[in-house]
Amino acid sequence: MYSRPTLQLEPSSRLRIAIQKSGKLAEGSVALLKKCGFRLQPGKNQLLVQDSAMNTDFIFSRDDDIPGFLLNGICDLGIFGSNLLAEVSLRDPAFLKGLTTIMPLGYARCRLSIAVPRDSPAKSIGDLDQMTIATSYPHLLQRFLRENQINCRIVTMHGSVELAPKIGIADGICDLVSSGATLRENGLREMTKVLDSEAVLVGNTDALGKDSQCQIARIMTRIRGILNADSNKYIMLHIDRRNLPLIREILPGCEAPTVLELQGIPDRIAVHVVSPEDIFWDTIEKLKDIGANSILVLPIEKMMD
Ligand code: PRT
Ligand code: ZN
Repeated sequence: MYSRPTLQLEPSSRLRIAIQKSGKLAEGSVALLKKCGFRLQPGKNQLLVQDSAMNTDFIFSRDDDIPGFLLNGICDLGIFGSNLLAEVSLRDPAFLKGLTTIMPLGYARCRLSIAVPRDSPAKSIGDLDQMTIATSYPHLLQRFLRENQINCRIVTMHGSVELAPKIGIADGICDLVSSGATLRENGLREMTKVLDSEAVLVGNTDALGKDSQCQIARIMTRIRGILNADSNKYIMLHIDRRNLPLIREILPGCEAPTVLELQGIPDRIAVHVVSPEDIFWDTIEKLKDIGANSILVLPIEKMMD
């Protein structure tokens, strides 16, 4: 007789985190959690990974299932796109009430946009009135159209949305875009942005008040340390002592540089700074123009205040 398999989750105080198994969010989520010190290397068909040392279970699933897992208490934390959170929150107030965005994570960035065939007569959003738009995000699209006082027929599709105009079932689409290559390949032109999106860490509002709170706070501190590190660079260089103030003009975000003596060269110093600015080649050229040399730009692995 068939018996339903059960997910072997320990009914304990272990924290449960759900992430996407495969897709645009998967790699970034695993990389971030590994940097936080978790050991997770899922096998091909493995849906559950337990990190006993960190007292945490990871559930690997489709991203669309994660909001429901959170709401039903199957997991305490989940990572998915803010686009999905916005859509489910509009669809069902229970999600709006039950889920809390803990922090944006800065990867899987994309936008939800309306696009039309390249040769469509529609030039601006006003021209969409009375047209049919295909989307996997009917509630976000509906809100956008309402805010812009446009009446459209919405066709909901759960995949291959970009093909809808080609097969004649819609005049345009409302879909996720990152590079825009998929739109171009399908002869579509991006018309207007509905929403920006990125991966977010989401919690179950109730769970956040329970035992798991300390563990969640610890993970948040680690994630913050990693995100800070990712957006900063460590720069080391040598420069004439009198030109030290000029560094601030090139790297305005850097605070209190560390200044070190260079043995036997009294007029020259070594300067170490953490810079939140992007360091492009032209930044380095500007540093060279004020007489800097031995310039090293290093990535930072972890950064705590
Ligand atoms: O199986 P599962 O349900 O978990 O995955 P999925 O089918 O929902 O799709 P997946 O992995 O593509 O998307 C998951 C989430 O990744 C989305 O909800 C967004 O938050 C985020 N994300 C970031 C993206 C993209 N970038 C993206 N480019 N989701 C989808 N796309 C699509 C886009 O619509 C296009 O079809 O990827 C294709 C390539 O995009 P271009 O613009 O670079 O050509
Ligand atoms: Zn999905």
